[in-house]
Amino acid sequence: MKLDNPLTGSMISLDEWWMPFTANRHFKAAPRLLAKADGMYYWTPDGRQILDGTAGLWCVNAGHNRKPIVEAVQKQAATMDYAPPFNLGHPVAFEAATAVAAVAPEGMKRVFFTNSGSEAADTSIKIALAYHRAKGESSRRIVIGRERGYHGVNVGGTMAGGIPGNRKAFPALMSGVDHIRATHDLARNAFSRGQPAHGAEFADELERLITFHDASNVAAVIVEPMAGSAGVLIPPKGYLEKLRAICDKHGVLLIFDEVITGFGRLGAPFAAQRFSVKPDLLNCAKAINNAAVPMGAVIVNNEIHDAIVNGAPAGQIEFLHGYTYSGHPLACAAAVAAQKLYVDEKLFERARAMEPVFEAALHSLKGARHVIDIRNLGLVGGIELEPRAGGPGKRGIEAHIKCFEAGALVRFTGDILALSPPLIVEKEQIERLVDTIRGVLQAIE
Ligand code: PXG
Repeated sequence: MKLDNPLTGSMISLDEWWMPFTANRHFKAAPRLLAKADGMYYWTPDGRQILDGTAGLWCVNAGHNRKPIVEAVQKQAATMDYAPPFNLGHPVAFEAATAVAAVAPEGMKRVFFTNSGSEAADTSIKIALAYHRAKGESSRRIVIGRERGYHGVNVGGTMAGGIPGNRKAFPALMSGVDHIRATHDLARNAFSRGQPAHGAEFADELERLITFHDASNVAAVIVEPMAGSAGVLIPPKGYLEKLRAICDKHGVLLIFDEVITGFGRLGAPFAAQRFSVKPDLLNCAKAINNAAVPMGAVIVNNEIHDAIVNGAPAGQIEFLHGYTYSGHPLACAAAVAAQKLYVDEKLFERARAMEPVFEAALHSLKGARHVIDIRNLGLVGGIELEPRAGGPGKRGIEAHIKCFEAGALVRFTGDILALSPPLIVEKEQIERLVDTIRGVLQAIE
């Protein structure tokens, strides 16, 4: 299949790129392309403007094409394109780690760079296992995830993840995982604003599983403090605190996957600060550098870092793990610039200040056609639609496509629509997003 590219005047072929997490045949039969981005907007190749209601894929928190980031990447590319990170260093990687550590929770000031959230997930699991080993507890190998959790697509993340469709083809990849239940509870919590009131007791499952496997075998628990991909599942009040207490009681590490919640999405640098619950390891990616260049990181509690690093014989590599592109100069230059921009423009505070405006607009959809729940926190919103009889997910994708045709980018997971606009979003743009969704829901079956 060939398509005219109006930007260059040449033809592009759609056949060769096997697209990720995409219904390839369906997409290529009616492609939706993006060709340009600036601030709150994308443009299609034929020049149609699309309001970005999802910050790309939950990642462009400062908006698109931000000059300080663009210039930092251009300058770095022209100065030093690449440098090996193994037993060699370069200044910008240290600067990027310092900038990320500056907004990390107290006592979590060690940063291991990866190139994606998936790599952060697997890295965090390996750090947890290495830590227990360093402490003489190498029987602690079981990892506990949560149903509906998403930790990317590498081996550890796939198995610790809790979305059945993502796991079903890979049953033998990793043994030694178990899952607590998801906290989603429409019967008690539908149309909650902010954290739902009911469901802290879902955390008790963790106590049960740790007892069942025996704490001496359990290494870590990995959860998204707010689950994004599975459809915006906000933690009930008291739930994360309970997970923390149970982990402490049993010497189990708590890993927060903050790939979506990191860098201001919830109106604080991390969900850990928004909820005042500190994990032992914190995974991030996406907005770490405003998604300008692929990058992720695991932010590590100093004591865990020290146990592994100081526990190894002098002169030896302490942690046999890393990527060719860990601390890539372009990614790091973008991270330094993005972190500065977040501070200069007070974007995390701005997200917090806009939260009530966003919440009110979103909840004005209560009573709109097909809507069975609305939930929100920070600048994240989820709108759950009633599944179509005999066709779960169909209404969701149709709403996504119709919104795109109407000029708004809205994410969908099954029949749940998700909004996560850049933190620079204005009130009128929030209203436009919500009005577009309202109109589309009215129009579709
Ligand atoms: N953890 C979490 C919590 C994520 O949201 C990853 C890990 C993996 O990151 P990488 O960079 O390897 O993709 C993610 C990624 C969606 C959607 O539909 C969300 C993600 C990826 C794809 C789709 O919301 N988040």
